[in-house]
Amino acid sequence: MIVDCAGKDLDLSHPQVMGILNVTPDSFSDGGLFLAQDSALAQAKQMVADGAGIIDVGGESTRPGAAIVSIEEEISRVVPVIEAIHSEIDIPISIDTSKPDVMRAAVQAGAGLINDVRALTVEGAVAAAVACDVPVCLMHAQGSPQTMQDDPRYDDVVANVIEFLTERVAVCEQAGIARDKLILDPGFGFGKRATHNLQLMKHLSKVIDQGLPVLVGVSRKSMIGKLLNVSVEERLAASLSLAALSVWQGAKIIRSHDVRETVQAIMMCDHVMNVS
Ligand code: 8Y7
Repeated sequence: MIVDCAGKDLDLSHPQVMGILNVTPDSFSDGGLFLAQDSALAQAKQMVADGAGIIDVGGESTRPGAAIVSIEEEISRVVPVIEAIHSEIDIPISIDTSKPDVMRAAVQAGAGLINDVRALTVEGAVAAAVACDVPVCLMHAQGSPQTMQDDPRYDDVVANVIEFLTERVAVCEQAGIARDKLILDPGFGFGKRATHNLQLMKHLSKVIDQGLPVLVGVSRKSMIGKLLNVSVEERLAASLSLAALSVWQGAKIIRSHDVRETVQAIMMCDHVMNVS
């Protein structure tokens, strides 16, 4: 199955890695390293060489407690980077944003997929996505990034996440976004305790059973730090383990800071899954 991302192909007949490219001064793990446009472009080229299938450009940090970024600031961070990558790189670019104006500016600049951790719940976001006419990743979150980790509660986290995503798919379809343009994401770490994240991982196949491609973002996340007591720099092995468990259950896109290693991990899964 090939997803058309504004003219660039995302081939989901095999699992793909979405490389994380943060263009924020405070982004966790990358600590402002890729602020400069040249540096972001070089990083994107390295991700392509390492086997990334798509590059996720974000200008707003969504980590717990992060500062809110203005529309103008977010656009000025991401648009020059998207333009530069778009003109030099063949793989699709996704825009990590929840803001309608940023979606429009990013897609105008060459982004081919909207990755929204708020699942188009911001006012005007559904209309912007319809106008952009690109695929959308709908992610589950409970609460806002500022407060989501305060006291997350669920009756049944797997059922609640699926209910939410099903409702957002219905909203998108009613607005005129074709079902085959939608990608689902349970939103690991977004308003979830370690146990909730583990339950979602154990039962990820139930999300996959909804019939849409599933994206998983677990790379270096704090759930690993909490369970294993390891710093951000020491979370690669656990991230790869979770990536493998996701792909084994049918996830099609793994969002990662460590493209080369993640590509190797999921290619091994794919080999096992495809052998007769
Ligand atoms: C996710 C994400 C982040 C995720 C999708 C981080 C932008 C936090 N996490 N997008 N974004 N899924 N679709 O730790 O899990 O990378 S930001």
